Amino acid sequence: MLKTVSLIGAPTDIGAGARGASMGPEALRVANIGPILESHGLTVLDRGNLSGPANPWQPPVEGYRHLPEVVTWNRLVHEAVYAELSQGHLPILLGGDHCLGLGSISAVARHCRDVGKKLRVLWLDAHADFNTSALTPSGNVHGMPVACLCGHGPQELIEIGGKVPAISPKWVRQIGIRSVDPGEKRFVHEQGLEVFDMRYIDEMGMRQAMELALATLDANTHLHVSFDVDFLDPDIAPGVGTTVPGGPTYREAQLCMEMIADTGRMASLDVVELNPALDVRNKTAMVAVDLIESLFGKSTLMRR
Ligand SMILES: [Mn+2]
Repeated sequence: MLKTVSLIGAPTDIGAGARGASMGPEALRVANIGPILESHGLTVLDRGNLSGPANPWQPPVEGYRHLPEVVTWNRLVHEAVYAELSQGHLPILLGGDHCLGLGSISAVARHCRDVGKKLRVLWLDAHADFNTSALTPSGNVHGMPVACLCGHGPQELIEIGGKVPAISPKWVRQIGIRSVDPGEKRFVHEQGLEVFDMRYIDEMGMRQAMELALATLDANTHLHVSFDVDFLDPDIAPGVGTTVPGGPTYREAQLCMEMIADTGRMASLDVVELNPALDVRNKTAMVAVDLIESLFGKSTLMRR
């Protein structure tokens, strides 16, 4: 595990269907993300917040809401994440909505090309985020980042990392999925994404899902975790714009994070969609930080 982590705030809700995720970075800081990571022996560099365009809150234009602003924010995130990786740091993107996963993961993919590493992306989310403008009526780009990373989306977004597609669907494992639009469902199957949905977790358990999702990682694999806070059951994480009932419980989420930590391969992280405007006394930010702590090796059980 890398010993220096860099916090990169991206205070925007430019791709979301509800306002408020722009306050996510500060809520995570208020929940003590920096000091808590330091207490685990990590060096934490808080790079502050990126500064991008305001949210004009407009309806879709040719299938996308706020596309020019979404492009600008993702370029900013891409450069910031890429710079940290180039310095050997572990970047933690503090979102911000999940459209920023495009800038972040395209940077990780570019870094992996530079250094000759394989990439595995764990997408922890209630949603597959595999929509295209043809499949979604809303035009909110936070439902599209995985499709864009795989080369399906507007040119100015898919080319941000310098290579189209930025990643292969084969590198992605999705966990916790429970809300997928009908057309999106067909597209997910067509593209061969590996999805461990809630039905799978109900039937087989989180342990089996994570064992498969983390299988075949080796010393030359960069593991990226994209943690959409709506992955969690709304009972423990009400502070998100798009709650979907029936998500992982606190214990299931802890096991998920602990099993990722056990691999020792996580080299970059997104924490997105936290919406303090919908939260209750910052409890969702606190549970997110608690789970991030487990990603970095805090074990809630006694073991050596
Ligand atoms: Mn998402």
